[in-house]
Amino acid sequence: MTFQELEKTYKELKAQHDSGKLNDAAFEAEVGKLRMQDVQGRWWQIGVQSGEWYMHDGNRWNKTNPPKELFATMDKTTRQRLFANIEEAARKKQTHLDLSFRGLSELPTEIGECTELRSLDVRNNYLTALPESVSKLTNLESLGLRWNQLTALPKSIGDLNKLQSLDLKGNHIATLPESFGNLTNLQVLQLQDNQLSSLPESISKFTDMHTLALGGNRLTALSISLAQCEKLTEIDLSHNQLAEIPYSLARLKKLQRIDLRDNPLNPALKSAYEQGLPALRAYLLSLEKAELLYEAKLILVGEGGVGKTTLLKALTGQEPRVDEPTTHGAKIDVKALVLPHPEKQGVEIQFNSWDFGGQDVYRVTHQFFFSRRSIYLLVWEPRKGVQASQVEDWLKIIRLRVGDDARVIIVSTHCKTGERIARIDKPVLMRDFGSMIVGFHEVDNLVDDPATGQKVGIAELRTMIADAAKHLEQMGMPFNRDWRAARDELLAKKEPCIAYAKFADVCARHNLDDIATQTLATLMHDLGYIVYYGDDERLKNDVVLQPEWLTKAIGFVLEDRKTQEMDGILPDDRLKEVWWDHPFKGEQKYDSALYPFFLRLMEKYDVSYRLEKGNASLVAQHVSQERPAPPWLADEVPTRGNRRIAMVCAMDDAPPGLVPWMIVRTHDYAYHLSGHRLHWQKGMFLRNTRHGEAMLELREREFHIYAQAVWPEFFMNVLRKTLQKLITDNWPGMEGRYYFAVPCKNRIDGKACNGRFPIETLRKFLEEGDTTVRCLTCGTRQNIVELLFGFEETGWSEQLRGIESKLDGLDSRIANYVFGVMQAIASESKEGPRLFTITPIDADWRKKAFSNRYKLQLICEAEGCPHRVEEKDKGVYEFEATKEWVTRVAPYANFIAGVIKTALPVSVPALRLFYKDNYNIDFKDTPFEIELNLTKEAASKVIGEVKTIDQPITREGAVTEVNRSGVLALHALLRELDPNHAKLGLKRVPTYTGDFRWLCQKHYDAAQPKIPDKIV
Ligand SMILES: Nc1nc2c(ncn2[C@@H]2O[C@H](COP(=O)(O)OP(=O)(O)OP(=O)(O)O)[C@@H](O)[C@H]2O)c(=O)[nH]1
Ligand SMILES: [Mg+2]
Ligand SMILES: [Zn+2]
Ligand SMILES: [Zn+2]
Repeated sequence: MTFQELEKTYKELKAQHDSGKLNDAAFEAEVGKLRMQDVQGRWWQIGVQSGEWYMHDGNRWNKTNPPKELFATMDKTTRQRLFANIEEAARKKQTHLDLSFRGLSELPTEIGECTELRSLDVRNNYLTALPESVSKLTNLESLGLRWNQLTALPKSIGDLNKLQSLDLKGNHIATLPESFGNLTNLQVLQLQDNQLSSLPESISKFTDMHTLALGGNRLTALSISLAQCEKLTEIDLSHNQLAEIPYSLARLKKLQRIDLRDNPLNPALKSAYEQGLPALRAYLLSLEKAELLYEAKLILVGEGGVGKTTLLKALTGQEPRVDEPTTHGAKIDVKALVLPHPEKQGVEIQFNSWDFGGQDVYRVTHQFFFSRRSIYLLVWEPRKGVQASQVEDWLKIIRLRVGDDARVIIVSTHCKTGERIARIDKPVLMRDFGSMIVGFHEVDNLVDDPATGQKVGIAELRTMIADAAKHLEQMGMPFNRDWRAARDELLAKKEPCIAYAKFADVCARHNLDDIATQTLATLMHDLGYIVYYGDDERLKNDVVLQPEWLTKAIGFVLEDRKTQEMDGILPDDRLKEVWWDHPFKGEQKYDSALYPFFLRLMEKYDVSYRLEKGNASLVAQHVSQERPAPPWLADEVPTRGNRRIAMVCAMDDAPPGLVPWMIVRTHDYAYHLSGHRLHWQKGMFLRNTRHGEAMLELREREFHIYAQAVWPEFFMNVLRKTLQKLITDNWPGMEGRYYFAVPCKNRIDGKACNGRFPIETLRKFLEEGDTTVRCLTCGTRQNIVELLFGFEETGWSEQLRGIESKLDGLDSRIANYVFGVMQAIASESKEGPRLFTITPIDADWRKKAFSNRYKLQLICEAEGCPHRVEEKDKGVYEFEATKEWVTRVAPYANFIAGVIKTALPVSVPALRLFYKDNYNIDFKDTPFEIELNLTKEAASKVIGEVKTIDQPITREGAVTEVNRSGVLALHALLRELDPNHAKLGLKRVPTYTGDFRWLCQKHYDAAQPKIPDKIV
């Protein structure tokens, strides 16, 4: 088969499918066969819904066009048909011409004769150039050139000045001609996945443009004049090289969405962007009055007693003391050190120092204050002998947390006073951590150096620090002067913690409005100056101005003996002992009014969680060393009717705190057995009501997960996503240093074989046609499909089939399906809810093509039981909709109404259980079900009317543009109807699997930890 033949077959199948001759399943199955290997042995496959080509790069399928040379040049029939089509179009004065998916490698000059054309579709061909004659198609309004091989556009493109829509996605265009600026009627311009490094200035003349898509290019800067395109509602700038965007974009009043993902944004911009559009706007506006900021963190780490605190004193010119007390928690100093910029005259770099206590107990919590924007001083002391390996441990921790581009200076103390016993193996450290290590240096913090007037080695160290800092990503980022002044005033305050209202007062005095204040607070949190959780109802009224005041408090809990003896249980009535009557002389005492706040913050940091009973919290770092008697063992045969699947996360290094963190994040599933919670230092047992049980255990550098249930795939899926999120949240440096594997199923002498099969590798082998694989450890041959069973991401329709045919473990299958759908639209969940019904309310809507009055009903996203918002006057909106809006929303509305309906058999009993007797809900033929049916009916009608062909979810598992656009339209409407979300009746809650859930008041309250407002 050739590429052309496969594409032709696809088109035929698609036509049959569209006309209803082929059902979804058969279509998917047939297209699945359209796969081929090219001369280089690479596999190619046509996407079921998209009709676009995917190539397997050895790991996964990527959307790519087959290069032209792999495509035979147009064969004779293709050519003849093409000419015939063009000739006919010219003769009949056609206004539309579809030449997509035709295997065309060129477009003949004759195309210029079709002068009446209003739309021309040449998508998915192999064009490398356009003929000059396209300039004659002056009536063109829409030109589709997506997925071709164009490297440039002819100058004459500028003559097509009636063009409203131009789609050039997926070509190889590096520059646009100046004449491009003549296309002043453009409304939609799509240039994703090209090689543009800049845009012509003239693009600012496109004053009708509402959609500009530039994702996947090489843009390093944008012109401030882009803001002249006042009608822009959507800008896609994802996957580019942007560190900044022009502040003028804040003036685009109609903007609904700007996508800046995967750009090397400066940290302040990144924080503002992640907070959402209003914050981004406030931040950009503030930049009109900006100055450049030169600041960095200086972080001192190393074992206890090696001289960190003393070194910092020497560096900052304070007199060191011989009997420096040990540091509890951390000591943070905002303007500890100011050094001249090594290259910029008159510029100074300001360092905030973070001096961490070196004791073991802190290792888990302190790593979370390590950030990329820092210089690390890793301190060690040669006299102590065994330090060399600990230097390596610290380097590992820094790398796990920050990644290979951390900047570390390795400093040894006592160079004059101590005899040198230990040496450090520099070549080995350089081999393993070379990219992170800035240099090695020796100092003596207690001995004066007459030549410099400082302590020995300190002057050079200061130079090294400044030199390393000049490369940090945030150096020289623009920042508003008033914002900075407000920040500095706040940081200089004596109080460690103030009410948000007071924080806002200071900001108001520096001319910041509400939204700017909010943005600044979150930004200061993100940059590590303060602790503030603005989107947490129970925390948002307080701001911790001195993080060390808080870290110290958490430190006291971690150092508390009794909590350790109690296996981590910390009852409220012991809190006074920990925070007031503590044994640390000369240290801070914390008033009991703060305790509820502290307990909540400790949950935020995953240090502890609230126990259901007994007015106590559980500090996960102190759970028992001993494994409790388990209800079952991984090696045993599972009980009847259950299956067990196993998965291993294999890591280069297990990060400190992995198990306690996982205990906190899975505490909703905590397993109780005769009054005991089944967790220990290395693992935990879990139970997920109807979806089975699991055992998780860290064995050296492998994290094992066993799940057992009638259908264990769902629980395994949730646990895997939770683990993955835990890792990506906390240890970005782990990327590429761990993988998920299936353990070998063979047993040797009654024990499981240690062989591991990486899941990705198995998938690849399977794609390439292998059916079995040999274990490298025991040598037995294993069936790949069987190994992968439970880990393959099955397609949506296959999952649905399993549900419709009521296969075993139905509950879990449905839950898994809904979970998958919600994950697929996860990235939109931040801005607003994802579930709703929408029903027409004019009496005779069935007789018309489009209704214009609708009722929007929002739905609570509670896990396992989505339901209408029941609170009075909340979650319901009546409104008039434009035809355009309805068409945009219909496919998505239809899709999710279907998903919710599918889940009804499971969600109804769950809801009854949740609401108990206080609430009278009967679901069969109730308003909810009727609404779902009406939504589907109305949406299908609209879809039929406009003939939308795209399916809601691609086979590849992502939501299609149609769907995303539906969610966006919903959010835009909500912003309009209810700008402050006052009538929403839903609250946003982050999940441990990576998205947000919008919950009704009742579910929201139930999800909150039961921490009292007052503890005495
Ligand atoms: N002679 C000499 N003594 C030093 C040097 N650096 C630190 N010391 C002494 O070593 C002891 C411990 O130093 P600290 O600075 O408290 O050590 P630390 O790393 O901050 O310890 P923790 O806070 O417990 O992690 C103090 O008594 C210092 O005076 C040095 O370079 N030479
Ligand atoms: Mg210290
Ligand atoms: Zn084996
Ligand atoms: Zn609810």
